[in-house]
Amino acid sequence: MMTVAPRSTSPKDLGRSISDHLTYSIGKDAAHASVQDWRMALSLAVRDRIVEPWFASTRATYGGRLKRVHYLSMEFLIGRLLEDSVVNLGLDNAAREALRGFGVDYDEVIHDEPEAALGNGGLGRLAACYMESMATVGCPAYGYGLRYEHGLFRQRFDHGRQVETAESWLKSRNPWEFERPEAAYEIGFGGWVEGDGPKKIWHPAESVIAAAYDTPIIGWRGRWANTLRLWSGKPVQEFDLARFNRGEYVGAAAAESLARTITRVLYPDDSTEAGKELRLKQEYFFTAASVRDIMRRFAQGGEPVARLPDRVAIQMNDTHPAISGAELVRVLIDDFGQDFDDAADMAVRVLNYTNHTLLPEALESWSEGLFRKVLPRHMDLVERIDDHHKRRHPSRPWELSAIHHGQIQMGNLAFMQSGQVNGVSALHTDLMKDSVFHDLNALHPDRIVNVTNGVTPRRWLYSANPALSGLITETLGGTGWVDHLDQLAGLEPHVSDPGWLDRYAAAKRTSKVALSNWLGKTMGLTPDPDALFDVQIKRIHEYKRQLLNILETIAFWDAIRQNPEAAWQPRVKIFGGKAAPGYAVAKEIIHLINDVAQVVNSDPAMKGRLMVVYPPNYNVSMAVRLIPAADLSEQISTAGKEASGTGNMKLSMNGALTIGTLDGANVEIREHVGPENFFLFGMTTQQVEARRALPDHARKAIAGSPELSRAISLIATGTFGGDPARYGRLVDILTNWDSYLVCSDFADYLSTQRRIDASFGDRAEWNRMAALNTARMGWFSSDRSVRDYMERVWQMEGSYEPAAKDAGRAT
Ligand code: B1H
Repeated sequence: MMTVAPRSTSPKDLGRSISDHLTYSIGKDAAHASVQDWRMALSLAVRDRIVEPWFASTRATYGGRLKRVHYLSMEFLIGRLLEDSVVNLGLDNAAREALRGFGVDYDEVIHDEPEAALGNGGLGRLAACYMESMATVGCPAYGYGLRYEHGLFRQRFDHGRQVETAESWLKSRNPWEFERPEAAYEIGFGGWVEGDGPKKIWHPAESVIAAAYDTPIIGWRGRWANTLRLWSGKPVQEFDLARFNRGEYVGAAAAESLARTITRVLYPDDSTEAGKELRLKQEYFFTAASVRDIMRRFAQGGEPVARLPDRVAIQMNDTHPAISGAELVRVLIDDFGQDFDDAADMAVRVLNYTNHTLLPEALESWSEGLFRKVLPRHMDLVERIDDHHKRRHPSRPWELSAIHHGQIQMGNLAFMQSGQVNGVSALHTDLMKDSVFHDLNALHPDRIVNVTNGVTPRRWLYSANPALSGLITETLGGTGWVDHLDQLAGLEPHVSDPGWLDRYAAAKRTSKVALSNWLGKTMGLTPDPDALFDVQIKRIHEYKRQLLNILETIAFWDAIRQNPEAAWQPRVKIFGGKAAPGYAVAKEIIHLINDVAQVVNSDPAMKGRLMVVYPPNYNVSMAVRLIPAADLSEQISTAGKEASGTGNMKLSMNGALTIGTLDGANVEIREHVGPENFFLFGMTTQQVEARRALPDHARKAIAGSPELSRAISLIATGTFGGDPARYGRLVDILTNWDSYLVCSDFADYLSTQRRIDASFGDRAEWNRMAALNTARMGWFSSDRSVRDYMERVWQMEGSYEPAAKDAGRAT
């Protein structure tokens, strides 16, 4: 439904378009429309304006025979799309004004949109940032993933304990997607394989239709748009009426049941492997549908298969889509008539793999038995691929096999089949070479490259932080910085101007006041905006060390109680994050934080000094509220464990100073902002290794720190929650195991926090450091990361910017 010139951006035309959609697409009149109706109408009006640049981008790609990247990911943590689209089309003012004309509040409409939480954390959010950046820099791309009916669970706290409930983001109609009935593939599972020759026939025992839903992703200024194609499970035959009529009611719905199950839920694991048959089926389902879709599109071009690497790059986001290697080889053999060796060699020229973690528990492996049961043809192919790699590299040690003791090591398999393998920060890439991929790297010394992660400044600075971005735009004389984030360096000369610095501080204060008001409304806690806002927002995991933070909180509370009259720097400790439902220790950490919050917030001696806030259900929209308001960013993982981190980038960009270890991208952030504008503490990766080998390292650290010893005994004696046994396991882990070296890093962390208090006391100096963080973070734009991928991984350098400029402009 499109009634007015779709490219017009005037409030009047947008208003007409909204009103037409309200009437003709939603079937409501303005007098009776709900906020949701208005949101739908606005979304459809905005979508109309995306379609044209979307088509133009596709035409430019086909016309120029441009190479396309296909980003395969189990997760796309998009969050809300309406605001992104409005902002990228330059419609922010028009939308606000048009809705005001109808007596409707724009912000209320934006917040009505359910979150597309199709991801767990950093890995999924990175995929979403990259989709937006690829559209912004004009990189022709498809995102491929799963259209989960239920995204990441909703979190609430029941007496401080995490309780999970289902998230139903599709309850109301999704205005962004287009169903594509013509793009559907039948994906089989199980069964048996016929034939000994090269051409085998697989007879699956069951199958599910992968049905495509397309969401256009529009880049900054509407210059380019790409497609996010998500697959949904549909039954091959709706319902077996004959079986039903025979009284086999459950059997009659069996096909339907697998189909509905396969895309029902996102696995709620972050940095742990989910070893479940359904997970394997999900992985194969979306991977196989995507590879077939890619190859069908290539075949339509009528070019010889030798041109495939000139047209197609496939990026595997971690190993979850690693079966795409075997599937690609299968398609090249079955449908393109290649022999096995050529197919296996060809796959390496098309596929690439990003590693996101070195944690042993997160490295995917599948038992040969299960793999053969679910994917018999692919098990044969995996063996042959492994053998092919062996034949190509006769000198390789046997440990390099992708199959070990009956387990398929998906990292090794992905490595063997990839032209380029990358880590996500400089440190992580070095550690990859030294550890998990040491031998494979020796065999293929040019294969591993680094692409440090980035974040999209459109969402994480421009729209999340209107106060600060207004100042930046005014200072730099325009919005050029939004897609050329290096221009933030132009702020640096202003940092020595006290008047400008006051305005920078005022912008931060505006965000803090807004957060404080929101916390007051939603949690009944209204922190003082002049206190130091100390923020740790990320999944709850032992290696991320929320325990270190809460132990320091306890020590601070204790110190204030001992000496209430001292001039304590007021602080608000803000936590946000979910624990995987099966991760018991992480859930105990959540419980402890909430119990500490309860005690601290009801202690009259803490008034104006210390508050602990843990708003439930941390998600992308909450991040947008918290990040601009942070003074201090907690990036305190055990060195060597956090592959990169991306929240660290968002916070620093928004003028939070980091307290952090030399881990992941912290290392590069510190180099960019300057070590004097970053609070470093803790052991290095090498020191961590050495310390872990020291017997009783935790007890020794506890004995050496009276504050830590007090904090642990306060927990152990039931100060928080009343029952001394409640945190028995956490106390045991801390004192007897402490694999993540919380105790050994505690003293340095505590003294760094007290240094921060003193530093925050000199507000002018603090503001200067904060502003320098903003000015020097331009490099961490995901536009830069995407260009790095284009150059180092996808071999797509040059030639794309002009095409982007020729495409339809929406503004
Ligand atoms: C990251 C994961 C992850 N690394 C397994 N690994 C999953 C592993 O469902 N699973 O089985 C899901 C996610 N996620 C994160 O990736 C890293 O921990 C961060 O440091 C990094 O910033 C992010 C993006 O590269």
